[in-house]
Amino acid sequence: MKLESKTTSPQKVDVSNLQQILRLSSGDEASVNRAKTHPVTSASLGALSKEDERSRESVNFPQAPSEDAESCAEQVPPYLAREEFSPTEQRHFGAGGSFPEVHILQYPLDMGRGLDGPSGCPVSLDIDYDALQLKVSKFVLCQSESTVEYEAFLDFTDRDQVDPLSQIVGARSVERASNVDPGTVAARCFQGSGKPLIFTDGMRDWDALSTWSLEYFQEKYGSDLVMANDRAPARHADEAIDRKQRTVHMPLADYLSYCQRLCQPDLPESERRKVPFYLNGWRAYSQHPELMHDIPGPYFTSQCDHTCMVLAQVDKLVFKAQSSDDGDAPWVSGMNMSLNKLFVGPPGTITRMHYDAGEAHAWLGQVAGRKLFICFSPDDSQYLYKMETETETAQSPIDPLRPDFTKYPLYKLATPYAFILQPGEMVLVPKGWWHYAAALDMSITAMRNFYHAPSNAQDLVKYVMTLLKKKRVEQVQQRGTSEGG
Ligand SMILES: O=C(O)CCC(=O)C(=O)O
Ligand SMILES: [Fe+2]
Repeated sequence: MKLESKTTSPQKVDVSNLQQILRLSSGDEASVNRAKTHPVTSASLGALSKEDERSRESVNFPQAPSEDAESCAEQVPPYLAREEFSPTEQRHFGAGGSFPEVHILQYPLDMGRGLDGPSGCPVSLDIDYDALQLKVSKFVLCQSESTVEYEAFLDFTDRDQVDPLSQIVGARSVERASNVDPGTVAARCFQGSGKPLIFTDGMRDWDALSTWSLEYFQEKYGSDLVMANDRAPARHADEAIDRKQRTVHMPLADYLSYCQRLCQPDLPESERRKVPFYLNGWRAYSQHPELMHDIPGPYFTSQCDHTCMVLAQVDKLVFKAQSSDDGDAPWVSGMNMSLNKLFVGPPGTITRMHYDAGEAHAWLGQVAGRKLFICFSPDDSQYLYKMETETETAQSPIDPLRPDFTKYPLYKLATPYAFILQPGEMVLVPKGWWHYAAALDMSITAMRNFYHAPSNAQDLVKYVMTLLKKKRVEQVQQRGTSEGG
């Protein structure tokens, strides 16, 4: 199915430096022309379907000669210094988890692996992906050990009314606006000390608001195989400090029944205290592109989301695609679509403090339920103790609901921006802004990372070129292997 580009009209956007960016990142002309005969596919750029995942070792993700784990870990350059680096092995991807903005990080090769270890919970089934007429009925969501962040959440919300502005020391509010002139959004949010902004009318054209619900998803997509986890995003450090994330896979219908069970008003307190699993591994849009029609690009990004246009330029300049009136090239649509994510989770599902990779801007819309957000300016990074263990992602160890001032004394100097995003509201989070999110109700959130020509489009180009380079390496390796016998 062809999807319409949701970007603003191209003539309004200055991409004069794109050719320059492409020249800088794409290498010699001969290799660019070679690439033309092997264009990057949507699978290599976007969220991967199961089929894509199975085929990607041969198509998109070459296997590097194996090395021992330590020397390999040493080779991964730090976040934001990886233009030249192509991940090729599982260990380069970390433990998996929810970093939806990092397409290639989000689905590491063995994501969905079973739980092992002392508890031995029978949560992970050996799913035969070819026989996905799911007869699975024995799925049991593991009642896992608690986590420090969930305990902090329970303490924080153990009141009649959650009020982040009074509960979080020094918290400031985030402005709410409606009927905003789209021409002013970039200046307000992306320039200088731009800030997050809440749009109370951001979803005014969204069918999702009236149609999406647990029941709707269950009825339409219940047989999808999805992944959920009880700590997001995954952290290497978890294993040493506490315990690592647990990931389960199951039919969507089972996950949604689990959510419905948790929503029952007479849920025993003992059940409420169990760490909930977060559905942040459902490839909803790539499996069901029609869902994109329910979430048309919000009006306020109509002049600052240039993602499709930049991708189309890359297509033209790098792949020498012929312009066509027939909509975007499949990989342009695929890549564009992969930047949209859909999250479902019961109260207490948390995304710990991080900022989005690839210098991407983001909007997050609450389709159902309320969500607590706590954000920090990029200028406060110096007070947030960016975790060196998390080389693929940008994460902070600080839990804004229960900060440890002894361990992290500089945190006192940071300024939290706290708010509860109500159903029907959207927040725009500019690139580099740290954020923590926790569902207060049963929640459905739609999110998109996007690129804006003057502020971050070159990061998208770099990302595409990195994938392309990787593909070339793979081709050379494959050629070497076949020639070598
Ligand atoms: O859980 C959430 O809603 C936040 C998700 C998020 O920030 C992300 O995926 O980058
Ligand atoms: Fe994020």
